[in-house]
Amino acid sequence: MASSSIKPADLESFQNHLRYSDRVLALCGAGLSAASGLPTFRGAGGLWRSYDAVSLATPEAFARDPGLVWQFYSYRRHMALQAQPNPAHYALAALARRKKGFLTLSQNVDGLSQRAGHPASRLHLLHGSLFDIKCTAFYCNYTESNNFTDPIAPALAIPKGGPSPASLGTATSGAGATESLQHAMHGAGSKPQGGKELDISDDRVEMPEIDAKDLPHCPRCGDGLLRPGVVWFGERLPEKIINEVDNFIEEPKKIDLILVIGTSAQVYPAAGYIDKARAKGARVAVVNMDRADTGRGGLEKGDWFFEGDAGVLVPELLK
Ligand code: BV8
Repeated sequence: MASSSIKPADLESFQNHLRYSDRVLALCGAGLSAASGLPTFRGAGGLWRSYDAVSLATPEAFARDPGLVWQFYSYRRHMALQAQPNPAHYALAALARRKKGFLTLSQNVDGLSQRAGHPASRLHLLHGSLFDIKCTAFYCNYTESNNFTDPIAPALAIPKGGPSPASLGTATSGAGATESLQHAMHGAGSKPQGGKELDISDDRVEMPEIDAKDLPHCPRCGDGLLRPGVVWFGERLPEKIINEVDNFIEEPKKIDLILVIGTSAQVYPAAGYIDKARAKGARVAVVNMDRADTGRGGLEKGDWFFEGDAGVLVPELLK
């Protein structure tokens, strides 16, 4: 792993503060999983085919075209299952094991923190998980956790065809390969031939029409359409999780530090935890590739900003 760009004085002051901190929060976003090859929501990653990812992450989009939304989520499930946790996921999990006053608040739905061994009691999935599935029938409360069936229904299988990333002389894992494959298919105008899976994030790949009857349905009530167990825009965050996080924050003791890792901090109420932690005395340490993303409300005196890849910086910071 390349050595990071952290100034020794900043590293020392941060690590000293962390060492003597009792109560620490980490608010994590898509940038935490970027080093695992999963695209973020902003920039190139924010587009799935010609759709803005945010426009697909709503109950209205699902009601309007469940086949399209299921293909979006089935693709992301597939990508997440192909990805591996990166050193930052492992470093956060290790911190959670050794510091009992530490909580990770993750906006990510990719399951990588869990796969890195992060203790579940210290990991709050604010926006649910790609691997939770639930029934949409109002009278049925069926939910299942399923991180092994891929695709979740045969009709959602990723179409085959097109050149594999390796044959394009590109990196063979992660977003790089996806983008290169997309570029190659755009540029080459190649038609799918059989063989490797197509990258159905590329809007030149024929998008199969999927009949609702071929989408996953509830095994309990028999007729409810199943949906991804994520929190869509306009939906409440899980009450149990909100209460647990609020109880932690509202304890009489101060909060010593909040790490803000790989997030543009634009989605609420998740981003609001930065202000809440500050109000309880927390110093803020931002880890981000983009100097412009310094977290909700920007940096204040005593904060840290560590510029670079979370996959490289976080393990160094949490050593
Ligand atoms: C709700 C699951 C209320 C689905 C997601 C004020 C208060 C309350 C609500 C609102 C409010 N203002 C607006 C709202 C509504 C809305 C909202 O916040 N809208 C935004 C767009 C303004 N919020 C909601 O709807 C929430 N619900 O408030 O309910 C309510 C009350 C009563 C009754 C009913 C409802 C629900 C929001 C949850 C949405 N679901 N995810 C899915 O994943 O498909 S959000 C989704 O987008 C992600 O989970 C994540 O939270 C967000 C993307 O953010 P990031 O993770 O930060 O990713 P992004 O790409 O933006 O940034 C990546 C960052 O990483 C960048 O800074 C980049 O520079 C950096 N980076 C990149 N590479 C690296 C890196 N950093 C380090 N290393 C690298 N290698």
